[in-house]
Amino acid sequence: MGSEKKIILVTGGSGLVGQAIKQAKQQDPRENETFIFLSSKDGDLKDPAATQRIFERYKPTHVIHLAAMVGGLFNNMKHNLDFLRNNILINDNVLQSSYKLGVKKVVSCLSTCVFPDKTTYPIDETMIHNGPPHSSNFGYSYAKRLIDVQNHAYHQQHGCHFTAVIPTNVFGAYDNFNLEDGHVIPGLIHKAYIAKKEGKPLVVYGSGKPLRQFIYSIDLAKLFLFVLREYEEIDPIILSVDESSEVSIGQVAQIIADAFQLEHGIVLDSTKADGQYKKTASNKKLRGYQPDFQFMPLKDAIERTVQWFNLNYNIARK
Ligand code: NAP
Ligand code: GFB
Repeated sequence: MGSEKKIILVTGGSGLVGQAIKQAKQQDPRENETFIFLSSKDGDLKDPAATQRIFERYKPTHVIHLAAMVGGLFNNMKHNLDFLRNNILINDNVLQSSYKLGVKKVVSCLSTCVFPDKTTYPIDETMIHNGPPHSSNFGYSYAKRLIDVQNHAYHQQHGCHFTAVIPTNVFGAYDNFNLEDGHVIPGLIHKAYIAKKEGKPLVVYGSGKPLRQFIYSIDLAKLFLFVLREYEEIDPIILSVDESSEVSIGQVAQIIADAFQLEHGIVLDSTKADGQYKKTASNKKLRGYQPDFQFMPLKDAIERTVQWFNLNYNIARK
């Protein structure tokens, strides 16, 4: 690895995680690294020819593959087929172009929702193919699981060094704050912003009981750079906060309500789905590599994200 010149292509570089990697690499620069952050304006990665053109234009030596059709519980439940087909197309084109261009390393991005719904806890990397994922997001989950299969197939047949990370739920600046399609933290932050203006309670979908581990986008970005620079395995690695940091949706909603100093409390809309009850993930493998990694406390990270949303309401995805 040493100081060879690296041209690092970041697909999906304009999204939540991509923007965080842009910030993290500025905080921890390396002279031999040149980053290129793509958005869909550079070309539709569902199109093999457009993908090939992008790779021939930039001739990357390394790829961080983030581009995907991404969304929260309710978006997944409505569009399982689109999540399956779009992500299979994007992933196949990026990995095949990486192989054809002789890319030295690809780090793709899965998600802890891909693991079996009926499983023992905590979940670890060995369980990825052990059974069906949760019904709410089977399309996205099978497309993401296939990346692990593709990585092993490219390695076995061509000796490629394609690997993957498996983050838990991510949040931060530049997230998708759309009330229907986004994830829970940006969704609740947007709803709290409106509730504050209208002097109304914050409406939380479901029972508020499901449990989640949330990783701040900047922390995830720092760990992505570690994986790009130092992680040698083909097998994936979970990137998650510790199990002890798992919280309920109700607790997250309270942190957000407090950050906005809401005066009319929180109400639950039990007509909405809870989705998967929990997907508690072990970060034992990560801790083996990064025993002292400090994650930002959830409350501080949410307050920073609320601040970003208040300052950037006009440009935020809504
Ligand atoms: P995001 O904010 O929605 O960004 C998605 C990115 O992909 C954007 O840059 C988008 O470009 C690009 N993109 C989408 N479709 C494309 C296409 N057909 N061709 C080219 N580019 C396309 O997503 P994110 O939350 O940063 O997610 C990044 C990665 O992390 C994804 O692989 C996701 O599955 C994974 N992940 C996310 C979470 C989470 O909680 N957010 C959790 C676990 C794993 P435009 O900006 O031009 O639309
Ligand atoms: O973040 P979220 O949409 O995704 O929802 P998942 C998490 C939980 O928050 C569910 C509750 O139990 C929702 O019922 N919730 C409460 C809300 N209020 C809201 C709200 O206003 N908006 C949303 N979105 N949820 C996704 C997978 O599952 O996790 C994706 O479907 C992806 O494929 C993502 O993997 C990381 O954590 O349930």
